[in-house]
Amino acid sequence: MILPIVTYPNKILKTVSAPVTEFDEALHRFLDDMYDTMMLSNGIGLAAIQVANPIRALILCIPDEEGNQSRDRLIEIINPVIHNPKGTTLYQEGCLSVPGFYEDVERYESLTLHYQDRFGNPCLLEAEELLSIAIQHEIDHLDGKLFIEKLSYNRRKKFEKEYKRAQKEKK
Ligand code: QAP
Ligand code: CO
Repeated sequence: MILPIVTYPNKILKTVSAPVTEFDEALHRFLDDMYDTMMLSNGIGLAAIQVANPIRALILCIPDEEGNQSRDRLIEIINPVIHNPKGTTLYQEGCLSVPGFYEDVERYESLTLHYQDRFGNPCLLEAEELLSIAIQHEIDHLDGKLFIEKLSYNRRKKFEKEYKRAQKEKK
């Protein structure tokens, strides 16, 4: 099932999501729906709150060198915690909840992620490059934060102006 994606400035995106406690069939169906929704929208990452479900769940599907995004590249991440963040890196980020806008954001270069899979099994992941950046972007969603909140005052002003104009043109 394809779920509607919540877009900025909807206040739902400010929700701090709650930990997942039940790793049941309903969660599995929801994660499958998140995957279908993300792939249809040409995304590489999606947090549950972006489809209006305030739980600490996110999915990532980082393309390989040829741009392939096959299902076996899918990572489902529940109740994540970042450990040992190292270094900083700049990347031009976008977001399915902020369509059509991309801007450079600073993130940690590498990190270790502690999380659970869809069955509640504890997992560990060493992440760097795009995977590390995507993890940080999606965990920010679980805490009610968007990448545009990390922009400087002037870039944020430029964003608000451009985004409002684009919204008007859509209507
Ligand atoms: C988050 O973002 C991310 O504006 C995932 O028109 C971003 O999948 C992780 C998208 C950057 C790491 C680096 C955005 C699709 C997809 C748009 C996305 C759009 C269509 C964004
Ligand atoms: Co996003």
